[in-house]
Amino acid sequence: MPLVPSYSSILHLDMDAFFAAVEQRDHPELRGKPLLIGHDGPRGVVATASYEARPFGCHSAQPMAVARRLCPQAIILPVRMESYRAVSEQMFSILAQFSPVIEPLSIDEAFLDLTGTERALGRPLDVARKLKDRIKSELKVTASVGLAPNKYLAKLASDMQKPDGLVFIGPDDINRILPPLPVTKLWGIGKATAARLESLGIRTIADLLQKPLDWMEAHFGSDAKRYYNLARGIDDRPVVPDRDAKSIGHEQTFEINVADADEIRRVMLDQVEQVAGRLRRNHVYAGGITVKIRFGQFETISRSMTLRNSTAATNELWMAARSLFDKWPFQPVRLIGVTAERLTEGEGQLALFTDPLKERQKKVDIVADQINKKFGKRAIRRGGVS
Ligand code: TTP
Ligand code: MG
Repeated sequence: MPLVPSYSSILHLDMDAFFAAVEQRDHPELRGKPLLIGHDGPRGVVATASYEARPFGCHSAQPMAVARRLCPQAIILPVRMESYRAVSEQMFSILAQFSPVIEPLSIDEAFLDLTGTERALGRPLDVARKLKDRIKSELKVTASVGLAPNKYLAKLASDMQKPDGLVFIGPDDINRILPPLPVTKLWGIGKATAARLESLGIRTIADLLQKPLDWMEAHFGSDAKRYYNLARGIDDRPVVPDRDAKSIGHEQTFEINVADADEIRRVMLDQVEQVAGRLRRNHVYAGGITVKIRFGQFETISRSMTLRNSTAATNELWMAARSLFDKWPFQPVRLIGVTAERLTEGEGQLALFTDPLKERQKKVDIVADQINKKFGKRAIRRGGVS
């Protein structure tokens, strides 16, 4: 028997209309109705739209005013982040029972490496079904799952039959599924690159498959080989669990420039809470932090800070992230992200004396994590952003 399986089995899971689904679960009168989650004001942005609102053209990151116009009958609800985070924690606890190799991507999304788990857990397709069933029966919301030989194809697969989908892409399916897709389905190709390709007469992956590697190199430089491979269904990125990660970060892009600095700070605080939670869950500490930002259409820039002592404390990471953010004179923001870096397994300080304030903050974090885990509800909410 070969020591290494002939091909990998990667699972990608993404919850369906996540924030809206939790609201519909908790408020049965909202089920079956078009729902928009987000701040209902002139500067508000849609966090997500329920599947009932999507045929009207409503979607994430859209200005709320636009979504309202498209679907005037939609019910609009504010974001209840604590509830969604609690469901997310429960989702990750279920995932952990299916594979030790889990790479979280966002609040509602993760990769699982199922390679080599067949003898212990059964066929990957059966595992995927079981996983979906557990989420549905225990959390009362649905997830879509993709199963494939690599990350790129698994993520593509999970998106193919949303909501409540389960799609397997095997090596024999690649030549049928990929060519008709638009080039924007290649990981890393955004609207700007797609427009450039369109001007060269390239719209689909099939169009790109006609081009040799040196043509790709002339047009994409160092990204050429990646796109060349992805177009052929080749992707050798490993699933990296948080405990092995070099950095842990969250970022968000908005469809419009967000002109309210406090709104951006709120998003950042939330990102810091999620990043810090992931550090603590994995018993790792950050030696540095980076804040990434895009003002309007300008290119993305970032600022980093070395932390005096490595930490996994939400409060310390938040203070550092906020001070980095506040160094920029504020302009409307298109993208914001926070990344914890230089991760180590121990705290960086050999302290002779413990700092009582620090010890107290640590206890707050421990209690918050425990409450979250036990009751699936965040009873301790941190103070404001200012
Ligand atoms: P997504 O998984 O991108 O979207 P979704 O779960 O709502 O819908 P889908 O069925 O297509 O997966 O994002 C997960 C949650 O993250 C989403 O419910 C709300 C939040 N979110 C934002 O707040 N802003 C954003 O711009 C995006 C994309 C998501
Ligand atoms: Mg989702």
